[in-house]
Amino acid sequence: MGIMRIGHISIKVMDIVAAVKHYEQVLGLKTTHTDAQGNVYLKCWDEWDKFSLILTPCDQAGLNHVAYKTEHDADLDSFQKRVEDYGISTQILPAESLPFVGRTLCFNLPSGHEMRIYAKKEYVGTDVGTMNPDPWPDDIRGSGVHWLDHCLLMCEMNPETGVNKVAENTKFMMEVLDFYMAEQIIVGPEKNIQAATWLFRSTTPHDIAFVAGPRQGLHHLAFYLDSWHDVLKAADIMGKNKVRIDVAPTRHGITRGETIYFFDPSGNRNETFAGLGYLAQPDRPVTTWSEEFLGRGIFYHTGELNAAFTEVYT
Ligand code: M3P
Ligand code: FE
Repeated sequence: MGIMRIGHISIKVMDIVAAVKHYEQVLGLKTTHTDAQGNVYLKCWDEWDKFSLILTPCDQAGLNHVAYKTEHDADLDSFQKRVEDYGISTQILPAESLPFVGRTLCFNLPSGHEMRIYAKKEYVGTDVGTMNPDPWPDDIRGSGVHWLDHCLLMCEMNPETGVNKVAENTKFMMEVLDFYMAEQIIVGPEKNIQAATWLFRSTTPHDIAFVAGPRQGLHHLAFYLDSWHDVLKAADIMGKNKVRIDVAPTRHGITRGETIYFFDPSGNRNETFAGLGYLAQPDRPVTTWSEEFLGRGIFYHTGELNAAFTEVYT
């Protein structure tokens, strides 16, 4: 079947102790490994592989790479050929280049973001196990997020020069990695500029999204919650922990997700996201949002975008 889902994201943080505290106490992940370089590996309670988040100490915030898990090891060879044939150079990192991870295909998206694809990661099991499991574990902390759901990458767009890395990334992801488009935003006087796309491989509305901005970067990493009530409770926990909230609980028109945006202590934006919105399927017609409805697409209730939301990112 090829790529199954987002497998992990590796991000830079400036204060590793504060970052670990945030992802453990506010979001509810658990640390599963710390390597000799001081990188910290964490997972959510409902995930079964060893980790889904890597925090790397650095003097700035931002993305190192995002990795997707493919079903079969042999997929890596076919993807390598397809990515190379498309004109993008690749590298295969040997197994254990990242601890607990098998050999990994590594390349840069047209936007410059580093993407990796791997097929194997150590299995550790969810916190409720597989035999007669309870619906949730007893030791849930903070918001108790279920899993890393998606990431949104900001891609350079400049209508004057015609550079549009959203469109380039989208074409590449669909033609080469077999992603499907759930939704898009189309802008410009000719209504022909693809300014944002939401793409999936799983059955959720997106496993990755691209939005146009002045420079490439990481807009957010999002974690899944069950319900609107869990989103509200997550906001309570953020209040208790004095987390910097960017956008208080609301609904997206795009994907129909129920959401909150907030920042980790280094300024990386996080989202907790509930509501699977709809069943994403390869034959589901693509939803398109026009420039006039862009605000409504992002924040359905107010229909208003605050500039900081699209301009501030790591
Ligand atoms: C989402 C989502 C932006 C839109 C964000 C939408 C950054 O995060 O999960 O659908 O404009
Ligand atoms: Fe999101």
